[in-house]
Amino acid sequence: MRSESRSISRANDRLKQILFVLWLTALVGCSQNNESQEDEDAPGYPLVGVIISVDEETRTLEVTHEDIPDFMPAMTMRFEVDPGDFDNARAGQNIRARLIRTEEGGFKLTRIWPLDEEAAKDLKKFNEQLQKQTDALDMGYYYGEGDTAPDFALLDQFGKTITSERFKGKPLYLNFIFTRCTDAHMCPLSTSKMALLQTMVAEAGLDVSFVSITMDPEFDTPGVLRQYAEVYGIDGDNFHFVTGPRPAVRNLIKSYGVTAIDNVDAVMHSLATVLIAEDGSIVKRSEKSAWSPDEFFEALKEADGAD
Ligand SMILES: [Cu+2]
Repeated sequence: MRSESRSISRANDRLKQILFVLWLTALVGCSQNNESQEDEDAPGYPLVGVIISVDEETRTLEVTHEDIPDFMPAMTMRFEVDPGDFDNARAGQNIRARLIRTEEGGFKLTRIWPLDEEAAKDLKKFNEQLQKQTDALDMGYYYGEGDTAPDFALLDQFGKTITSERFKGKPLYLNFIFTRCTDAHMCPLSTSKMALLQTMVAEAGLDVSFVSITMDPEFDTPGVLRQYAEVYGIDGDNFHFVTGPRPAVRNLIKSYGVTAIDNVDAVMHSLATVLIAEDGSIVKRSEKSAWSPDEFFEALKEADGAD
């Protein structure tokens, strides 16, 4: 990327400090846990297995799982799951999950991730490129209006691999959220506004995609994101809530100049909402939680009219 095409860094000193700490954390984090989004501190036991059958009546899954050291030998058994995980489950799907005991003494799977070697290759290829691109960014620099949006590959709320290729050739609204956010003025409000924007775009008959990237990829599995989207009445045809390997998510957070510092139960964060035109360039960006759907809708019409 030519330096004159870069917009001026808007990061203040505080932000630079935070990014530096994040960068250090990311370095340490990467070496420990490169490909996986496994959260070793999550409750329960790590499980690897394959879904044998899906029972619509009890909304449970029959799973053959490998040996769980110090807890349970390999066997086939039935598990409770949350609604989003149940809706995503398919017989034959290999999975990684956490096994927990419910208060009633039952067995339940949480943090379910599809295990798919082909998909993992796609994720790796795209995200190695993203890593290089992110490493090449000047300290404190992040993408703004006029820049080309970085490519990525993540998993959406249906557990499907989604690459940025899919969004080329039409406008894309992109933002960052996480489902455990408890600040009503931040993620919950942003998602409500994205949902409104999706309705406005549909009513205008425009073909636009939406992507919300989670800042909390260990907790926000595809199933959790699916449930979240449904709560907000979001149509999943053109609105992808995405998650995936932590390094990839971190690189996107950094590339878009979002600050997200996480601890066990909370993610402190800023916001970024962008509109990416059909040629892949960022045409509008807002850092404010008070961004308005109207202003982003106007920007879409302007970008469209300019073509
Ligand atoms: Cu939030």
